[in-house]
Amino acid sequence: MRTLLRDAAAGVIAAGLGIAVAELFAAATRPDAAPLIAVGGAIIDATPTAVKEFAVRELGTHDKPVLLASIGLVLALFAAAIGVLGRRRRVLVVAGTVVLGAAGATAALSRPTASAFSPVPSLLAAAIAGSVLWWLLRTAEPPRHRRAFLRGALLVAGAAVLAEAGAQLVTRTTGRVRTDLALPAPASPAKALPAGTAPGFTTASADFYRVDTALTVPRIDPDTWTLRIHGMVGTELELSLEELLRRPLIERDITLNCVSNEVGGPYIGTARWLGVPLAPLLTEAGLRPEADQIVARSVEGMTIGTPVATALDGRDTMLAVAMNGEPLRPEHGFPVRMLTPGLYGYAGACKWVTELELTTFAAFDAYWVKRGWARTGMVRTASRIDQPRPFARPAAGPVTVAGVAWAQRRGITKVEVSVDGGAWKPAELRPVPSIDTWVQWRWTWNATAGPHSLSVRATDGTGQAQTEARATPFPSGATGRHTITVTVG
Ligand SMILES: Nc1nc2c(c(=O)[nH]1)N[C@H]1C(S)=C(S)[C@@H](COP(=O)(O)O)O[C@H]1N2
Ligand SMILES: [Mo]
Repeated sequence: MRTLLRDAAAGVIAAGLGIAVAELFAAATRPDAAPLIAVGGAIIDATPTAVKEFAVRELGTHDKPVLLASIGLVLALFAAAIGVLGRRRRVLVVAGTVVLGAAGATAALSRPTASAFSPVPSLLAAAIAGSVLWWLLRTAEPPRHRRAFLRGALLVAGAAVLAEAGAQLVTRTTGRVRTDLALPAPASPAKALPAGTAPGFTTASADFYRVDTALTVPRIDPDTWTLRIHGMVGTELELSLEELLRRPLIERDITLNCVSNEVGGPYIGTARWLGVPLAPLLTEAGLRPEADQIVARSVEGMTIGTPVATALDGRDTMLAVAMNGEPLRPEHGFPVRMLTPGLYGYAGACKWVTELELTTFAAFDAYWVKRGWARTGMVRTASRIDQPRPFARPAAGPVTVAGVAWAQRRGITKVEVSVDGGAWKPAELRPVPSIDTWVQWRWTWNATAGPHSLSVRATDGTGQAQTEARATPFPSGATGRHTITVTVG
């Protein structure tokens, strides 16, 4: 039993050193080539939509740490097994580390932005782990003393901790990029929010939901960033950030939401965005009439397909550079992201964008479309009750029922509340800056003692009421009414 544990520990410690050194090496060169990150990225891309949905729903923004921890755990189990089996048959140390190294290298090479360098950290990790394990197992053999093994194991573990600390340090120092851009004043500023909007209309950037597949937030140097507009155009354009920012900027309040949001869910927010309108850039590039899709590509290889029509029909489709008065935060797309009012994020809001390719929907399926999501991604009319909270216990008498409703590009004309499935009562709508934002609504309920259900429904600017039919987020956005239960007492 003792030797079993010892051999397992030797495997885990050796793997730990290999991974830590690889992380240090990757941090200094290409962070996305670190073995666990590469494997995690490959898993995310290969994960069936249903599982992704589950992870986003159940884990929210913890989905990434949970994934990395799970990969770490599986790796530790493998490493322990290699330690145990490898002591008897040393060839298994070689075979095991070759398999793990190859898995990491293959994952790294499968990433959309892979280069010939990508497999190097994984191969390095395997070489270090294999030779260190070999050495540790030798120190455990007679005639050597148990002490020799302990000393060796401590040495390796110490080196692993040091390498990992180094990796963290390098990530924090070289990984930081200048995000304190000087932002030009907008040629077309946003109007002040209309009197009567309640607190919470604008979502603070720190509270804005985050949904993406990036295990490491891309750190982009604004001085070397460029945007290439190419494909079905007359003249290809390539712009630096400085050149982009020389164009007239617009500033708008726009609500962005995720297609993965469940009825009543949190993946929606409203911010004041500053950006360069896309339409003039497309005209300048000499967009060809056959092009019906803009494929936005990000530095880490995401592709998001947006209908050309949504850039040319007069809405405020933009290349955004700022959110709520400050440059985009790295996790929200610094330095530049797309933003298309009226489309879910997966269809119009590519973060860390570096390329716009004009093409057709017939010729190319973007990342989410390949995985079965709807091509056009127009947001569905929806509404949410934020107050009272589900299962709250308000006192009998007047109770404020309040929330938000949204149908970007169509606007909201009516919100109604029903208690216990009874008659629909119109809620009061607070003023909005445009049809591209959510609407805050409130209704005063004369609550009577006992358990009650509260439902909400919205009607959009086309006169269409929100459907009662339940639909899952996949493939084109959740539908159904948000209903909560409270106990008045
Ligand atoms: N590069 C990149 N851009 C992306 C994504 C992504 O995974 N990678 N996810 C999209 C999705 S699904 C949504 S809902 C929005 C979310 O933007 P936010 O994280 O700034 O709220 O970004 C979009 N842009
Ligand atoms: Mo999304």
